[in-house]
Amino acid sequence: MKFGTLFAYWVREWKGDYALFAKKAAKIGFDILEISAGQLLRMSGKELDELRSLTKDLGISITSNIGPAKNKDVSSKNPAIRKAGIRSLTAIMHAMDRLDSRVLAGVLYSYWPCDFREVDKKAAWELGIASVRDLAETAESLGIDLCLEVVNRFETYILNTCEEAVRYCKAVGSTRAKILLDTFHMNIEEDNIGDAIRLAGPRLGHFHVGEGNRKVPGKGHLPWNEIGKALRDIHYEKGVVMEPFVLSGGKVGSDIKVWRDLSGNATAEKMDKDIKASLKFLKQAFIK
Ligand SMILES: [Mn+2]
Repeated sequence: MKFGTLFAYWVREWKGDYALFAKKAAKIGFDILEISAGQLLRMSGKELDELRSLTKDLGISITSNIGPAKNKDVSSKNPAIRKAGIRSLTAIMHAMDRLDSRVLAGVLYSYWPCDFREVDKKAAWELGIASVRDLAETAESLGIDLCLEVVNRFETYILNTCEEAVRYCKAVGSTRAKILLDTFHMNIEEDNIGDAIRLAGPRLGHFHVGEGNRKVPGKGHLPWNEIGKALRDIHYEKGVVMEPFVLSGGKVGSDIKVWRDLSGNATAEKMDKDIKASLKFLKQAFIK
């Protein structure tokens, strides 16, 4: 397994200086830095090349995460919106290829955060599956995994459980359409977290970790030993990426609904120390 973190642990906006965070993540001992995929479209070819070369030198790989905007929802009933969504995610995959980022993660099949104004699940499945199938052709040609994130009922009505994601991916029918499970969401929706991981099996393409309140693993009550056992049961060897959200404020705080400080008013040094301790804790639970 390869261990990583989303850059947004340290910031309050969905953008940042990825060179700086790649160096920070490597220094802490991570193998992966997860970034905002949308930001890749605002980077020049030269900037992508420079980041690729830096991450190679650091021995860090980059995974790309996106919550598409509502006007780029590939499951929309409006064909122009679906088309805009497919065009945008396709452009992102080309930028990822230049960066050598091989995992596109998130609510790729819809938009995020969902406003629940329209909840026609049957239509969203049919339209979304056709769009993801279209995206999978590009993903196949570039060697990128589309990791569809299963999120809780307060964030989408489309994929809330692993069982739904398995059915959805089967319908897409591409080896590049994979599942992303996240312990924060699973804690709300799954009967048993380990069983959900085993149900995903080889379709599990990416894994997000965080406590029930999105603190770093080890600070809450999730069953990390059971989770590690399930990942070993399916011989999981891909990314285990933390998505800790402990700072309130900014767009990150409002999208994630962090309405209080969960860091213990940590200094920058303490933030680094906490995530480093969590990485050590996770490795002990997951690697046997
Ligand atoms: Mn997640």
